[in-house]
Amino acid sequence: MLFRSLVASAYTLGVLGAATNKFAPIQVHTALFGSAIRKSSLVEQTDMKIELLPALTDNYMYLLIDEDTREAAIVDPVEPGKVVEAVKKHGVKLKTVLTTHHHWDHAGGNEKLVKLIPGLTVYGGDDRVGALTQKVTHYNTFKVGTLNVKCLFTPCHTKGHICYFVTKENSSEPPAVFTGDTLFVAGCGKFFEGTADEMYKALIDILGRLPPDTHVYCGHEYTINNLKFARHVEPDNEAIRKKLAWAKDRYDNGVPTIPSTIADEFTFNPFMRVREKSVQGHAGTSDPIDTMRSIRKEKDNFKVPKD
Ligand SMILES: N[C@@H](CCC(=O)N[C@@H](CS)C(=O)NCC(=O)O)C(=O)O
Ligand SMILES: [Zn+2]
Repeated sequence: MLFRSLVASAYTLGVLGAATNKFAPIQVHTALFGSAIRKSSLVEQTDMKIELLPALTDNYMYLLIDEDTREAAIVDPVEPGKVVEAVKKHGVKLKTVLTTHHHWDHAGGNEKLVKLIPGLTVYGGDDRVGALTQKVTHYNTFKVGTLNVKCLFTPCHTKGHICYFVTKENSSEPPAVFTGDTLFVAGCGKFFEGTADEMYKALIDILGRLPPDTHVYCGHEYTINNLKFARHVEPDNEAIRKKLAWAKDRYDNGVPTIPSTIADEFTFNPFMRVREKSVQGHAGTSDPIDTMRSIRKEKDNFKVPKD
């Protein structure tokens, strides 16, 4: 979890802006990230737009825009000032806050944002979420403009964690899922308040059954470290090596490694691959839940190599 003192290390520098093709993120914004520059980016589809807003050291906030109504929702608005700026830039009406879980680096901006923009509905699955107005649980649904949002209850990182699955009726474009600290690109959240059995349900039974082309928007930019652990678990997995080279290149240019897709996660994410013999062999068991428990414990103590 990140702490309040990190806020000062992330701030806006300027606007770049570049055109690109459908689904490919365009870079529109920058923020300081250690010695590198973290750019924000925009994923454009005809039915919805998603702006990735880097926050704190390695968090993401996401501005979700319904193109039909120009209504918007914000996921985990830990830096409310940046959210207000993005809302103004797009000229959209922000009505909704989607909170994945109560940790400060995700929900810590809620109270301030509802003061800046009165009348917001704040969704979340936990009474510990700041400024909560609508407590939700598994399969609750609601709208953001004409977009359908389905809540997926995925307890483990925290007891009240919710992922938000977003679809547009009759659309041929990929849906989106906001996974907070349950599923990361090539990794998963620490089991702070839950068990391996719960994470298995979350990753395999719930998120793993979403349409394979679903775009995955997670809570943190952890991709490189996650892939180095994935490579340690499966040294012969070519998908991991390819994705790591790609992610390093993105990182060097300050470009997000998000979104991935559910289908891709099954090729390189060891926590989504606990039914594979190679991952089970590494864990020394043939039980997928024991494998989940074992590799999570190993990652908690993993020393990330430099290369
Ligand atoms: N190892 C994390 C340390 C921070 C941390 O513990 N993050 C939480 C989410 S706020 C987590 O669940 N991390 C998953 C992991 O380290 O695999 C990092 O790469 O910076
Ligand atoms: Zn977090």
